Amino acid sequence: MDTHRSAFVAVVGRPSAGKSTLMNAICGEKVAIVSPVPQTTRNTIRGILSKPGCQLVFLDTPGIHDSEKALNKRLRDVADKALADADLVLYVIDSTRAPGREEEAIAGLLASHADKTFVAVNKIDARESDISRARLFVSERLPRSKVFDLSAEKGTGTEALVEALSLAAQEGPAYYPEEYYTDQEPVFRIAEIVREKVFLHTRDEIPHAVYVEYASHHMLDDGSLVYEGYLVVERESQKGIVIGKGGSFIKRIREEAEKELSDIFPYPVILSLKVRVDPNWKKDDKLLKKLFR
Ligand SMILES: Nc1nc2c(ncn2[C@@H]2O[C@H](COP(=O)(O)OP(=O)(O)OP(=O)(O)O)[C@@H](O)[C@H]2O)c(=O)[nH]1
Ligand SMILES: [Mg+2]
Repeated sequence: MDTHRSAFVAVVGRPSAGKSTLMNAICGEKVAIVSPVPQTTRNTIRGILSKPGCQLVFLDTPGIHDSEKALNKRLRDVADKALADADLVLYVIDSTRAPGREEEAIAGLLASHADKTFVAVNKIDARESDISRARLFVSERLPRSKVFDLSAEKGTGTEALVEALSLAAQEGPAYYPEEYYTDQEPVFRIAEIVREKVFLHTRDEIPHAVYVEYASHHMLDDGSLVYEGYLVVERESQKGIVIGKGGSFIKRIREEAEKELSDIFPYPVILSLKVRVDPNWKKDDKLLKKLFR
C-alpha cells in the first residue's frame, strides 16, 4: 500500500486577497468567516482536507498589513508563526489590485520559502482582474514557485492547486479524523459568525472596533445551545450604533447569526448578546495575545 502523506499549508497574503474564501472553497465548508473588510481574519484558522492517502491542514492567517499599531503587529505575529509552522505555503494574490509596497513586502518575506511556496492568482472572475500583471510580479520575485490562476469565490481552478499541494506533501500521518474539516471549538466558531455579521453590516471604523467576548454557554433540555457573550466596542457612540434604534441592529446580527449557526451545528443555537465598552482593548497586549492566536 502507498504511504500516507500530509502537510500543514500556511495561507498568506494581503488583507482581502481572498485567503479565507479560498480555504473554504478547498475544504468544501465554511471554516473561516469572510467579508469585504480588510483584516477580517484575526486568528490562525485551521481547515482540513482529507483525501484517500493524503491530508492537507490549511492554516488561514490574518492578512499581512504594513502598520505599527499594536493590533496589526499582533496579527502579523500570528501570520509569522503559521509560516514558521508550515510545511508548504499558499500565497494568495488579488489579481484585481496592483501589487504595491505591501505585496512587495510579502513576496520578500516568502523569498526564502520559494521552493515550498505555491501561488494562487485569485479573483480571475472579476472584471478588474489582471492575470498577467500578477504573474509578472510573481515570476520576477518567486521564479521557482508554481502559479495557479483561480477564482476562490466561484470555486474554479482550485483542483489543480490542490493536486500540486498533495503531490508536494511528504510522508506523514493524518493529524485529524477524516470527517473533521476544522478543529475550532464551537464557542469560538459562534463568536466568529457573530463577528462576521457585524463586519458585513457596519462600515468605517466599526468592524475593527469590535470583538466578541465569550461569557458562558449551556444546553437546554430540548438540546439547544445557549451562548452568552458581549460585543465589545471602543466607544460609547459605537455602542449606540451596534445596538441600533430600539435594539434593531443587534437583533439583526443575532437573527442572522442564529440562522447560520443552526446550519453549522446539529442543534439550534440561541444567542444572548450584550454590548459593552472597553476603550483600551486594542492596546492591551495581554488581551490581544489571548484573543488573537
Ligand atoms: N470576485 C471575487 N471576489 C472574491 C474572490 N475571493 C474572495 N473574494 C472577495 O474578497 C473579499 C475578501 O475575502 P476574504 O476571503 O475575507 O479575504 P482574506 O484574504 O481572508 O482577508 P483577511 O482575512 O481580511 O486578511 C470578500 O468580499 C470576498 O467575497 C474571488 O475569487 N472573486
Ligand atoms: Mg481571512
